[in-house]
Amino acid sequence: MTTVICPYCFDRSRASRLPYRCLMSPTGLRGGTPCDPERDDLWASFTGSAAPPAAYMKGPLFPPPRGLGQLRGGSGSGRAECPRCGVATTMRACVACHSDLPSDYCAQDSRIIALVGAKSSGKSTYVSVLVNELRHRVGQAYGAALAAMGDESQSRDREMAEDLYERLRLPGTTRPAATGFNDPLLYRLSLPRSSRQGSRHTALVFFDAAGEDLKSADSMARYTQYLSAADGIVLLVDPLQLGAVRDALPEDGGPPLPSRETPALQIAADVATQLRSHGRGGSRGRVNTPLAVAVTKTDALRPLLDPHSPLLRNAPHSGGRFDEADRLAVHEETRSLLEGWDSGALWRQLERDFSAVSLFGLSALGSPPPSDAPADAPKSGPQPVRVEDPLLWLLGLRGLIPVAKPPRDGARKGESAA
Ligand SMILES: Nc1nc2c(ncn2[C@@H]2O[C@H](COP(=O)(O)OP(=O)(O)OP(=O)(O)O)[C@@H](O)[C@H]2O)c(=O)[nH]1
Ligand SMILES: [Mg+2]
Ligand SMILES: [Zn+2]
Ligand SMILES: [Zn+2]
Repeated sequence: MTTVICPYCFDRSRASRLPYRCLMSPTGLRGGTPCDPERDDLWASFTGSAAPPAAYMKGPLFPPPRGLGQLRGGSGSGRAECPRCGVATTMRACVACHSDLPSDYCAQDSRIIALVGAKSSGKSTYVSVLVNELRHRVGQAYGAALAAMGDESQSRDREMAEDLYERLRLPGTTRPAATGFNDPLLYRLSLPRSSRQGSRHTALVFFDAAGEDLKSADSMARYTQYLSAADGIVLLVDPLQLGAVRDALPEDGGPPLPSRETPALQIAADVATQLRSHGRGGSRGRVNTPLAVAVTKTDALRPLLDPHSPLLRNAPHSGGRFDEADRLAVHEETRSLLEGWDSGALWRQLERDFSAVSLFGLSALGSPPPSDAPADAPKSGPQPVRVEDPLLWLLGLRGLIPVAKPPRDGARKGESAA
């Protein structure tokens, strides 16, 4: 039985229960008239003023057919004929908010990955580069394939790739949810099954919040539903926000340091509070949603890193497995760097608030943006380092990718407790 989580309102429903939406296509029958659009009040009130009124007019919804039709549609992969016009459709809709759900989204379990971090910590750049890496280098290592699902995600996926990889333009500031409706990006990740032939599909939902919205606990409340539905959270930490790092970096006329934003410590504390108030608190008040905390822009830290630092090279992914020993090396390295930068304050708080937390370090671009064109990617294009690690760790915890365990199974701090 497939459970679908609506990526817009986060309602959970059995795939077989989702209504179909008629797409008002021509019937092909002589004299047959296609369905007319009608106002979808439920969807209109859900999106509020974010959509133009014309968008409230949608094809009629109808319940999934019973019997054989339902069996076939049970996996969500089905199609059903509109009882009014007789034309088959594969488009489904959420029971609770009537948002359209692409049929392939409904055919597999969904995993929601929430992405948080202060303004300019690198979230949008990270998503764009991560998707590209999952398609190419990482996809190759794990025999994985990634495809955007639905018209909306497909066109945004294309735009992201063209902007960053062809025009070499960095993403602009993500607009706050109050001024518009920030849609999630839907992808289908296909991984080989270990025992049987064929692939196992997972719907990955990335939600790139605007850093602006995470400034205070109040404005973060907008993302509460999304955070509490998440299977894993990636918190990006911009090291260039830390006073000790700013002081230690050589002044060599590189790109200017970013202006000061919300401290990662505060964002992490607010996320923990939100999750606890939504029943995600476990033993000793620690939140049980796995949290990957990644220091971004590690390219800018090169003068401060040992030349042998594991942060400077990608994980091995040997044999298509996520290397746990390598993850621990990165975790320890990042922890000791943080120790020097903020006396370990962030890590102590993370340990107190989250039961499964791991530290990472990554660079989406591989080198800083050119100082004469700060809105551009480096001339050579993004040369990412370790962007995939946080997501792969989260997928590994859910048993979705194979993990190579270190020879001795320790239960030290920082190892997944999930
Ligand atoms: N050196 C370096 N700078 C980076 C990297 N990734 C992002 N940046 C810089 O950080 C800036 C902000 O990146 P974004 O991806 O837009 O950050 P964001 O977290 O999405 O910001 P908001 O949407 O405002 O919340 C970029 O314009 C770059 O200047 C990186 O890998 N290395
Ligand atoms: Mg952004
Ligand atoms: Zn919904
Ligand atoms: Zn119809």
